[in-house]
Amino acid sequence: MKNEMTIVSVPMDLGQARRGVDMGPSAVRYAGVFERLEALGYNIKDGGDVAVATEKAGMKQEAALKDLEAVAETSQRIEQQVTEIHEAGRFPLVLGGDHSISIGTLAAHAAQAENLGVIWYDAHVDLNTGETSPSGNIHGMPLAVALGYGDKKLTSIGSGPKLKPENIVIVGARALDEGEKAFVQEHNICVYTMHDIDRRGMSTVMEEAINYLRSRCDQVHLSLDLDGLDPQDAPGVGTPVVGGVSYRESHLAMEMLAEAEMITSAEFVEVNPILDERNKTAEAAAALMGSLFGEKLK
Ligand code: EXY
Ligand code: MN
Ligand code: MN
Ligand code: MN
Repeated sequence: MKNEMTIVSVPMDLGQARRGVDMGPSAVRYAGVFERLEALGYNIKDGGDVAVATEKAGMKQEAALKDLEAVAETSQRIEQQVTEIHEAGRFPLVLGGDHSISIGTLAAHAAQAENLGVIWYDAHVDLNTGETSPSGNIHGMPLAVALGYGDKKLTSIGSGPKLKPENIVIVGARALDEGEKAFVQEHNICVYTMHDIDRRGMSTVMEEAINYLRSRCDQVHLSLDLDGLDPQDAPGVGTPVVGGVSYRESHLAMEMLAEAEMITSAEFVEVNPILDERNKTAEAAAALMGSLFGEKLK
C-alpha cells in the first residue's frame, strides 16, 4: 500500500433524506484521522472538499430518484477529483457523506484497474434501482449503478461498466429489499450476511474474501458504511439496523486487510454526527482506519 495518501471529503447528503450526514467528514477529521495516519508514517495531503451540487430550484423532483440531477453532477466531480489523486500516484481515502458518493469513486477506481474488486462492508447491499427502491434514496443504489443498472444519468458517470458481479464481496448484510434479494440471486453476488459471520466467524469470512478477490482482481476498493457496525457501536448513522458487526469484529476485518496489503482505495461513509453519541461513530471510523492502515495493538 502506498504511503502517499490524499484524504478528500464529500459532504454529501443528497442520496438520503436525513440532515447531518454532510457533516460526517468534519466529524471524522475532528476524531483525528489525519494525525492518526501521519503517526503511522503516511504522508497525508488534504484534498479538501468535493463541492456538492444543489438541486436546481423548480427542478421536477422524481420520487423514484431523489435529487437525481444534483447527485449526478456531484458524482461527476467526485470521479474527476479521485482520478486526479490516482494520477498523482497517491492513495485515495474518501470521507462521506452518504453512500451515493460511491457512484463517483467507483467510476474513478474502475478506470485505473483491469479488474476492480470491491469489499462492500454494509448492513445493506445498495443494489436498488429507481424501479426497485422503496425510498427513492440514491444512497441505496450505488452498487447497482456501478454494475451498470439504474438511471443513465448515474450509470454514465465515468466510462463504461465499472464492476463485474463476480468481483464484489459484501460483508455484514442484514437488511435487503425484495428487489435486492432477486438481484443478488440473479447475478450470484457473494454476500456474507450476519448469519454467515455468526456461524463461521469474521476471521473465516475475511480470509475467504481476501483469497477470493486476490485471485481475480488487480485492485481492491474498500467501501465501509458505518451502518455495517451494530448501532450500539456506531449509533450515528442514518439507516441503523440492529444485530450488526461488532466494533472488535470490524477491527479484525481491517487488521486482516492490512496484513493482506491488497486495498488500493478506501472510503468511509454514512457518519451522521447529529444522530451520534458524542462523536462515537466518527471515532470508530477513525480507529478502523487506523487498523486498516497498519496500527498494531502491541
Ligand atoms: N434499501 C433501503 C433503500 O434503498 O432505501 C435502505 C438503503 C440504505 C442505504 C445505506 C447506505 O447503506
Ligand atoms: Mn434530499
Ligand atoms: Mn451503504
Ligand atoms: Mn448501509
